[in-house]
Amino acid sequence: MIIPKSHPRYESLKRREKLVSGIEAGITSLHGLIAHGRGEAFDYLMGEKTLKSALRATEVAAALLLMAKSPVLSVNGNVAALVSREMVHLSELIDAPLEVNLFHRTEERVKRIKELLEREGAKRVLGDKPDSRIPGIEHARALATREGIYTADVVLAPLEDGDRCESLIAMGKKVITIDLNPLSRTSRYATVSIVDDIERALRNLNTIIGEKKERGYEYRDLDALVRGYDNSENLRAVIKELSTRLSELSEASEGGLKE
Ligand code: PTJ
Repeated sequence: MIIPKSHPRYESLKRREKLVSGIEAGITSLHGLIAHGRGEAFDYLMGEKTLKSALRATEVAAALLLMAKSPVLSVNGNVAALVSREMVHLSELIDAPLEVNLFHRTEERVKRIKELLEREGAKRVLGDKPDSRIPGIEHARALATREGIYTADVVLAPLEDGDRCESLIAMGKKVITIDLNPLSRTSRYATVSIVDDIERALRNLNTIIGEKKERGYEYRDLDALVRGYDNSENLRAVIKELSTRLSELSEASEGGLKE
């Protein structure tokens, strides 16, 4: 379907098209549509813009990724459909492998996602030959690669579904999530939760890291940024920004609401 750029919901409709194409290409699971719908609802309430608190979390995530010794970027079916190119770009910027990790795992889907990432230029895509398990998880998300997620010190795990984040933290890793739901288990357990749409978050993350690499950075400045950050506090700031926006809308005149 061709969506005209003039459509008021162009960006959102494009994202839906990407996911539907992902399903048709055997990359995204049907459940991915439900997950996306939940995310969209939160995004609508946020005005489909990056909140200040989300940008702060993104800056801290950039610092963590730049300081990491062995970072790994986890990719599932939704992430592959929406931001495969940006994930590959990030993996180049920080010299990190990508690892396919699926909840509704089929070997066929793993293979297709790996091929997609390689078509986008990825040099190292893991996940098709898992050789270890993350302790405490009984479903397919436990499958990991020693060279990748199993031994990583920092894992970027966008659009997660809860318990893996907790188990990765229990293994001593730092976990960065991207999830529009500030109340999800993943958001609450992660080291850094970016409460933003994945496309916007990845764009911001890549820009910040790209700029830092270009201008040069001091390790101690990155460390200070990470040490000065409290994820629970930042999640409260997200909820506050959201509730301020909703209160303002509830008090707006009809014209204000239309804008
Ligand atoms: O490909 P698979 O088999 O690994 O499955 C992937 C999904 C996403 C289906 C699976 O991990 C799942 O069921 O996830 P959940 O439990 O629905 O959680 C996904 C979270 O991502 C939800 O909290 C959503 O709010 C959030 N989310 C959805 N779309 C976006 C998003 N966050 C940021 N940007 C989005 N576009």
